[in-house]
Amino acid sequence: MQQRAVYILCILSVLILFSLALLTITSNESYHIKILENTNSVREYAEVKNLEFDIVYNEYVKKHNQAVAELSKPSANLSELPKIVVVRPDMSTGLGNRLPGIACGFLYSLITDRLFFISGYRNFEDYYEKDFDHNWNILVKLYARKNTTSRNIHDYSSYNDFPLVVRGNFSNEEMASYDILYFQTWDYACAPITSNPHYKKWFDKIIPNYRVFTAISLKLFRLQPNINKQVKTFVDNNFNDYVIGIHLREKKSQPHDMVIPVEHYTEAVKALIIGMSSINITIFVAADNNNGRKKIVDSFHEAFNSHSNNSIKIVHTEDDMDSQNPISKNPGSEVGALIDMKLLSLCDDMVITYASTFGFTAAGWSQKASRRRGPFVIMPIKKNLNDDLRVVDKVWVWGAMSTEPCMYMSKKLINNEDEETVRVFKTNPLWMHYSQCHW
Ligand SMILES: Nc1nc2c(ncn2[C@@H]2O[C@H](COP(=O)(O)OP(=O)(O)O)[C@@H](O)[C@H]2O)c(=O)[nH]1
Ligand SMILES: *[C@@H]1O[C@H](CO)[C@@H](O)[C@H](O)[C@H]1NC(C)=O
Ligand SMILES: *[C@@H]1O[C@H](CO)[C@@H](O)[C@H](O)[C@H]1NC(C)=O
Ligand SMILES: *[C@@H]1O[C@H](CO)[C@@H](O)[C@H](O)[C@H]1NC(C)=O
Ligand SMILES: *[C@@H]1O[C@H](CO)[C@@H](O)[C@H](O)[C@H]1NC(C)=O
Ligand SMILES: *[C@@H]1O[C@H](CO)[C@@H](O)[C@H](O)[C@H]1NC(C)=O
Ligand SMILES: [Mg+2]
Repeated sequence: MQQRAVYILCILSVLILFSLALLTITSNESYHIKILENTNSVREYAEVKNLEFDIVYNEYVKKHNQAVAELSKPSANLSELPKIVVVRPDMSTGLGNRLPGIACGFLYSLITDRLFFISGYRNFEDYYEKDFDHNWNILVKLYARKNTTSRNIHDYSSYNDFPLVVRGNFSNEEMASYDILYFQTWDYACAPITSNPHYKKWFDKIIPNYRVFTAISLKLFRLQPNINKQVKTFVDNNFNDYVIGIHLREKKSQPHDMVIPVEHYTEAVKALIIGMSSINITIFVAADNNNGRKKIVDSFHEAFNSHSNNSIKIVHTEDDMDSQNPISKNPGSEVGALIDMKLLSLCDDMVITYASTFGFTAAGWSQKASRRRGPFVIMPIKKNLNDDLRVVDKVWVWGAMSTEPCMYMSKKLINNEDEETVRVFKTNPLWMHYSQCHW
């Protein structure tokens, strides 16, 4: 046990050092951020712009719309179809396993100068605004008729071409010959492309803060006005000067033998608000079941609102977490999940649950991600009552290095790929972030 504690301490101190280093590296962002320092309205964050990425995105939208219009003409010359990337998200999984993979597919399409399509995202337009039609249905017949060639880059856990992603050239002769690159994953599997020497210049210019998910998700996953309005109303009514977002994930099917005492979230919040007595605080709570949400809200009330101390407001949405989402079989509703995730993303700090992709994905999905430290992560502990880890005063919490999503397969990459691939992957210091976030 002691050895393990020492080991964890070591990792923690290394993480902190790296975070500091990263803060220093990214401090040139402060120029943009200064202007916003005096504002606390959520709307204002939309003003922080990543100009280079905006240009690339707008050019892409134009190109995509032109190409699709061209292909739809009766006179279209179909003997040479444009090269494309097709992402196949798994709709039966949660948002945290769906959105990062789609963002990755779009990144690949930008880098390889291919068109981007999503296959099988049911009713995408009910949830998100679209600048271009990426529904694969509109072209699938065209490509099926022709003798097209294709290749998988990612195929869940069964196949991932990490040597290509980490250090290959997606435009080499072989890769360029394929009409379609397929991409299916539950993971933020493209993360290591930010280590790829071929694309370093591209990232340095287009997404210099390396918050790739943030840049892309803010374009592709803009909530429809009716959903956004609910988010905004909630924020206007509830968010105070400083907001802590909590994501409690209790009901993940595995591992069964772990529990997370809600007191650990309370302890983490206590640490965050030290010295903040003069401002009004909001704690926003999202959880994967009604009982868990009630438990944690009650625990916060007890800890923070005793003696009529009302400077801390504790709030949550009313999504019925005991209902079942008909799309994904996850708890709650699809729209409710998007609203909770978006609200979390708009918090100033987040305390999330280890190995849940929901919180990690929320962390990257707003302009706030560009100026916020990584989420604080609560570690589940062993259920065994004889285990001395089940002591509430030992709170297993650590600060993530980044607001980018988790890449749970990074451990697999490090363990299974060739030495050179692993070495290059590790040239990006965020490799530690990606590999610490999941079992
Ligand atoms: N509304 C809402 N839904 C949640 C919450 N936590 C989990 N869910 C639902 O459960 C799914 C969990 O999937 P995912 O995002 O992959 O997170 P993970 O299963 O914890 O890795 C989400 O997509 C939601 O549908 C929450 O706090 N609020
Ligand atoms: C269609 O495109 C192919 C390949 O670019 C070209 O060889 C062919 O001449 C074109 N056909 C017509 C009718 O324009
Ligand atoms: C399709 O293309 C492949 C590779 O270029 C070729 O081997 C095959 O014969 C073609 N099939 C048809 C039906 O044209
Ligand atoms: C990748 O390979 C292509 C074809 O050989 C080459 O033109 C291109 O410059 C390479 N790209 C990078 C980023 O090295
Ligand atoms: C209310 O609680 C906050 C946080 O625990 C504390 O800093 C503040 O002093 C309290 N105010 C009063 C009036 O007790
Ligand atoms: C906190 O909220 C209370 C009640 O709404 C208000 O009277 C007080 O001025 C607020 N304090 C700050 C620092 O904004
Ligand atoms: Mg998940």
